[in-house]
Amino acid sequence: MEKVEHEYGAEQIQVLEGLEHVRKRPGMYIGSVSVRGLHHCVYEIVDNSVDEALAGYCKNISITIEPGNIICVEDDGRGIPVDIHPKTKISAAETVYTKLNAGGKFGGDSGYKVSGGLHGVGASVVNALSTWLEVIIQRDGGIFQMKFERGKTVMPLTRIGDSDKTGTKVRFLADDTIFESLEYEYEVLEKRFREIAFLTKGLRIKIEDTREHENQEGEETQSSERKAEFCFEGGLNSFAEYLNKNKEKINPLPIYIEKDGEVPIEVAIQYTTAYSENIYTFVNNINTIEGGTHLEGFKRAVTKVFNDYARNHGIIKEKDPNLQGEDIREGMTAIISVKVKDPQFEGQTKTKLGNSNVTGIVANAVTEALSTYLEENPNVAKAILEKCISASRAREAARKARELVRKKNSMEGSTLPGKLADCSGKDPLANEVYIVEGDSAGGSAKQGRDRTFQAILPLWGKMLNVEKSRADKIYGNDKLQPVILAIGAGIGADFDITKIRYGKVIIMADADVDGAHIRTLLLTFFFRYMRPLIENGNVYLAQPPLYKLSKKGMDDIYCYTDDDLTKAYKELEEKGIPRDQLALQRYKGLGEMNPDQLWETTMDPARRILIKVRLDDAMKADETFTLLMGDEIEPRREFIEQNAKYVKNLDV
Ligand code: 28G
Repeated sequence: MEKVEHEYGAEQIQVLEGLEHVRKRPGMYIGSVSVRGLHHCVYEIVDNSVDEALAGYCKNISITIEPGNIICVEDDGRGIPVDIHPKTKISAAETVYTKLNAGGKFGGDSGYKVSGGLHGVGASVVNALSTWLEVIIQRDGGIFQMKFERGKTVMPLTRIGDSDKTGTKVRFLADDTIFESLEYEYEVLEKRFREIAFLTKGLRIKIEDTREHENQEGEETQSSERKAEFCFEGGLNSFAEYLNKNKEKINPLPIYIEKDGEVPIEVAIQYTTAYSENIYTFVNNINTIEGGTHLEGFKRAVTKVFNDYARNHGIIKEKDPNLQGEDIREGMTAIISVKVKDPQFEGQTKTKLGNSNVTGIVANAVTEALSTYLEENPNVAKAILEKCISASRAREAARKARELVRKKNSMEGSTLPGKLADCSGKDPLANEVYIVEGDSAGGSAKQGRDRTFQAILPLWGKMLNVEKSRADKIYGNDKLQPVILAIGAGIGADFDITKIRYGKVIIMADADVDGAHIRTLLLTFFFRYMRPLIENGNVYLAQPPLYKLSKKGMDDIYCYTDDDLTKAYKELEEKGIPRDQLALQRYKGLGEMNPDQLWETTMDPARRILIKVRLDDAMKADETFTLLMGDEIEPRREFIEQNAKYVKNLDV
């Protein structure tokens, strides 16, 4: 039915059309209707509480995922104002929830209302996308309640009792006709709220999941604890310590920089003995993955301050060249948090800060505070600079090693490694290379493959742990060089994704601890030295079967997990084939399979299972690789289950 527009005042037409538009084009407001968009709704509501904390009035926030995927958020701020607008006769609180952009996101009393999520669209959008939503406000001596369905008011703000407390509580059920799924991921929310707590010193955030959930056997339990409480008096310092918890520290107490002003800045820096650089930047609590002007200002200042200090203290001589930024950032973990009033987000994912005035402001603040710090802590300065200098030497050695590889290549006409059994196909993206552990499995793979598009590269012997070596050692390493040459796109800063010789780089290793080890070593190598390969989705893990069930006159059944096996037994039993008539073979390694079996189970695109390695979280990945490449074995095994998303029959 058509709307009868003249029945409404101009303002209300806009209101109606606004929220209806949100339901028509939700992606425009929350990015997507996937679980990502679903989680975004929670962030939008919580951001309002965080804004109230930033304004100095809220100390506690609690988030509960209730049975039925209802979200409950509660804060102890001032409570959303309840006064009635004299013209519209609508309460301020109702306006916030029914009018697009009425949440005060555009300049409120805290001054940083722009903080809200990626889109900063606020409460009314979440309301529009909820089957139902209710708000309870305590302030002005009373308790007030209002209710909505699909964004429409079904109970205007009503005083339902007395209270001497203040605060806001919001409960909502996201609309399952809009979202693909309503299943919140506790881990995802926990991580984001931990991050917010780090970024907002002293704010206490509790999260709890009270849904029933299933464990691996499919039994309903509430065993593994799904609740957490975060409050960090140390703010970003606590963040740096958290990120470095598995690393050896050079300065146990992070270098902390804080400066208020036009663009408030907070920075924590902690050096470790690791070789990687880990800098995370935030603008108004939003992770700016693509960096931007704040990061530029930071890097510029750090490079200059350390070089100046080194020269003034005779650590680098007059004739020596300056240390480069990358030398100085080796082993550095840093978090940069700025608050910007009118942030311009650019880049592919709109997570790159564009405001040009921020560069100089951050550079000045960091220069001043860092030079003071170094003067006051000469021992830390010396330890860091020693590391920078050896990083610079290693960089020079790596450059030479790289040049040597390049020269060798051009002389011998871009040689492929001797062990590589290449494929004949001419379209690189349609081609695949299987990196196979062990010579016997390599032999089976060579015989079993489809040589038109599948290449085999066998690896053997002890693989280098890249986490414990610098670039110069890696370029020259005889185990890694075949991998670099086979992929053909260079390494490190030279890596050029457009030159890859295979669209799929598939790691095929046994389903045991040793296999997990080699997988992890290779993944670490790709993560640290060919990251675009992972980001671009070119890295896969082959999934060989664990079991074979066979019986005369019946096609063999391969099972890839213990669950598969249980299911297969069950299905066969229902078909009248009892367990004791079946022969069970358990595969201990790829080497136990003949070429045909290997093709059928692990390499045939129509039947195999590939796991695509994704990188949706650099912070988590760094933690994982640091942990994995330490001296414990068990975390390596867990890694595969936790970080690889299973993509079954990717090719069909
Ligand atoms: C529990 C889930 C989400 C919130 C407040 C507090 C105030 C507020 C929220 O004001 C309208 C626009 C600018 C003043 C502000 C209360 C000033 C005085 C507030 C929340 C009015 C919004 N007293 N707490 N909004 N402003 N918590 N939690 O949503 O002019 S939203």
